[in-house]
Amino acid sequence: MRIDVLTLFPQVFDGFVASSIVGRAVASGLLTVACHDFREHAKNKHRSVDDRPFGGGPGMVLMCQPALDAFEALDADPDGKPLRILLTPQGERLDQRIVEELASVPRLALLCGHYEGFDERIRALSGAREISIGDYVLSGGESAAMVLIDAVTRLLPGALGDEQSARDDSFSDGLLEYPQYTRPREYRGLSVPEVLLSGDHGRIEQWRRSQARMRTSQRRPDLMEDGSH
Ligand code: 6GU
Repeated sequence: MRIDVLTLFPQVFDGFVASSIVGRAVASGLLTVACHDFREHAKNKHRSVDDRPFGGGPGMVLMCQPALDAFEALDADPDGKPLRILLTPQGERLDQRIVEELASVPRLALLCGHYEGFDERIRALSGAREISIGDYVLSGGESAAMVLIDAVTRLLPGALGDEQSARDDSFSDGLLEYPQYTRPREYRGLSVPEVLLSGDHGRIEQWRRSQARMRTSQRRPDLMEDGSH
C-alpha cells in the first residue's frame, strides 16, 4: 500500500514513520508513506496557502489552489490514482469498519487541514472522503493522519508479527479485548485467573469471550446495541 500525506508540517511524520509496526511495514516494503509539503504548490509570491474568510470572522481558511494542485499532482503517478481523504472534524467519525475499507485500497492521499478550515470548494472539487477521528478539536490534521495510518497498517497482511493479533484486537469482532496477563503469576497480592493456567484451551476461549462481553457491556454499552453479541 502507498499513502501520500499532504501537510504543511511533513517533518512531524519522521519519527512516526520510522517506528514500531508502521516502521517495520515501511522497512519490509509492505507500506510506503510519502509526505509532501503542499506549500510547494503555492503560486503567490508569499507562498501562502491560506487567506482570510470572506464574510469576516476569526482565523484563516485553506485556499483551493494549493490543496487541489497537490491532490492532482499525485494522480500523475503511474501507480494509479489514490483515494482522497480530507482530515477534518467535520468528517465521518473513524471506526474499525472504515479502517477496514481504507486498508483495502492500494493508495490513499491524506490532506491535513489547519487554521479554521478548508475553503468549501476543496470538498466539492476534490471529491475527497472526509474523516474525523473523534469529537474534539485538534489544531491540525497531522495527528489524525497518524492515527489513520497506524490503524490501517495493522490490517495489511504481514504487518503484524503474529497474524492472530489483528483478529484478536479490541473492535475486530465488535467487542473490547479480554483481560491479559503475563508473568509473574502473583504480583502485589493479585493473582492471574486460574483458568489461564489450566492449559484447557476450550475453557480459556470461553472465559475470554465472556470477559470480552462483560467488559464491553460495562464500559461501552453502545457497542452491544446491535444484539450480535
Ligand atoms: Cl481529522 N482534524 C482536526 N483538526 N480536528 C479533529 C480531527 C481532525 N478529528 C477530530 N478532531
